[in-house]
Amino acid sequence: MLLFPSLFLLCLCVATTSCLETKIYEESQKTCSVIACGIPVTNGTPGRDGRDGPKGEKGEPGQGLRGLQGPPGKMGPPGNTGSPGVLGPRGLKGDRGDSAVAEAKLAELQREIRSLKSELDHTKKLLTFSLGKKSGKKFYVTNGEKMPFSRVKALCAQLQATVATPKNAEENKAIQDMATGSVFLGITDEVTEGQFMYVTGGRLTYNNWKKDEPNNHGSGEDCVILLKDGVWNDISCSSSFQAVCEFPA
Ligand code: FUC
Ligand code: CA
Repeated sequence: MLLFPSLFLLCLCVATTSCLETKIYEESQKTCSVIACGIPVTNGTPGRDGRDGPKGEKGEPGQGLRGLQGPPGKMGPPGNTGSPGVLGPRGLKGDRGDSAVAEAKLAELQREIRSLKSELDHTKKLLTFSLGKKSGKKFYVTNGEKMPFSRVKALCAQLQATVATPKNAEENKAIQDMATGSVFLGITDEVTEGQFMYVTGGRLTYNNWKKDEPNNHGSGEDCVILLKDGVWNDISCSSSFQAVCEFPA
């Protein structure tokens, strides 16, 4: 021991210092240092928190007070219509009608109808006579106005008539005689280009085309006019020509 007095002194000094430090540390750790082979050792810092444990069991329901009742909800949709009610009681018998008054009214109406029929007959005779109507022949009417083909069709339909359509040379002449200029005929190839048809339906059974017509000139010509000299030319339906309507024979 005396051989190494300085080593002994060093050990003693280190041990004392270590004890001082240990004392301070003991305040928090409550452990004491260990001196092994004269070298002082202290505990390490605490480890990290462990992982979460398993979920606990569900707790008992709480003892809090129940809330107040809320306001009433919105009104629901209306229900289905119910079945009809039972028949009501039969009403009282009505007053006796005055059949004599009703019969007199009926007789008066019948007299008026007879009179109107006779007046209409007379008016028709005057009209057909003034239009030169011959029995068994169609007759034609015109207001002399020029208009596009669609308006001619509408005008004749209003009169419960059709657009003038000659089906033979005699009818062609009758229409020609009504004309002040060119007249639209009830014939078009609007459905199939080059295939002229009667607007009332069916293929042509008679024609009086001018030489080199129909020629579907320019941007297209689907309507037909009767020229002043009685021959036909295909022409644009939107051009305006005289309206002549036809009534059956
Ligand atoms: C001829 C006719 C046309 C048009 C034009 C001005 O070509 O075929 O339809 O009237 O003349
Ligand atoms: Ca033409």
